[in-house]
Amino acid sequence: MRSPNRPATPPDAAILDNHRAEIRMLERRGILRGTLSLGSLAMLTGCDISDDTSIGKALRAMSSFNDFVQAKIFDPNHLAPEYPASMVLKPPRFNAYYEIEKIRPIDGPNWTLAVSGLVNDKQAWTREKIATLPQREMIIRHICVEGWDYIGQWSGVPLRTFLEAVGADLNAKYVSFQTADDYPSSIDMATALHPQTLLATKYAGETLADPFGYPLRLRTSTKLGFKNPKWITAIEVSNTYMPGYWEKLGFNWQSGI
Ligand SMILES: Nc1nc2c(c(=O)[nH]1)N[C@H]1C(S)=C(S)[C@@H](COP(=O)(O)O)O[C@H]1N2
Ligand SMILES: [Mo]
Repeated sequence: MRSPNRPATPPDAAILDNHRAEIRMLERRGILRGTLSLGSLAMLTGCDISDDTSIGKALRAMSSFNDFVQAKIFDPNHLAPEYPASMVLKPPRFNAYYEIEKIRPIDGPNWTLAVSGLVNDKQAWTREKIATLPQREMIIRHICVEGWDYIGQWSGVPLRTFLEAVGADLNAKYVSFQTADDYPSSIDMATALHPQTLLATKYAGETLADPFGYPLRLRTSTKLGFKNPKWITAIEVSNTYMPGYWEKLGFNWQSGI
C-alpha cells in the first residue's frame, strides 16, 4: 500500500529526460538567460555538474558566486509589486517537472505537515490548525524560468508567522521543504522571514486546487517559480545547505533577490 502523502506514480527518469529536452529547446529559442544559462549549458552539453570536471567546477563556482551576490543584495524590507484583483489569472497556470496527467493529489483528509530541526515544537500540523494562524493575501507575479509568467492571488499564513508559532531559531540559515512528489526545495532565512513569503492554502479566495499544491505550497514574491514547492509535507529549519530538485541539475540556488 502506498503511503497517504505519496503520489501513486513517482516521476521517473524518462519524465526527467523529457523535461531536459524541453529545457534544451527553450535554450535554443533563447528563452533561458542570465545566471541560469550556465546551468542550462551544463544540461545542453550533457555535462554532469556533480562530476569533478573543470567545467563542472567552473559552473559550481559561478553559481555559488551568484548565490553570494543575490543574498547580499536581498533587501528584507523591500516588497515586490502587488497588482489589482482584475489582473488575476483564473485558473492559474500549471507547471511541474512531469506531465499534469501524472499528478496524484495529496490524500487531503490524512494530510499532516511534519516540522523538524531547530524548532521548539515538533508536533505535526493539520489543515485546521494552520487555518487558526493569522492569514495574509497577496497578488503577485509568478515568473517561471521557462519564460512565462502570470499574476496570481495567494493567501495563507506568512512563513514568518508559522516559524514563530513553532519556536523556530530565526537565526538559523535555511528553511527546507519536502513534498509529496519528491521535489525538495530550500530557501534562506531572510527569504523565509520576508513579509511576502506565504505558506499558501488559497488561490483567488478558494482552497488551492490539486495541481497547484493542495493543501499547502510555498509562495514567495522574491524568488523564481521553481523555488515555490507545491504539495508540502515537511518543513525543516537548519544550518545545513540542501540543494533542491533543480539546483541539483545546475540551476542557481538563490534564483531571486
Ligand atoms: N512539488 C513541486 N513543486 C513545484 C514544482 C514541481 O514540479 N513539484 N514545479 C515548480 C515550478 S518550475 C513552477 S514554475 C511552479 C508552478 O506553480 P503553478 O503550477 O502553481 O503555476 O511550481 C514549482 N513548484
Ligand atoms: Mo518554473
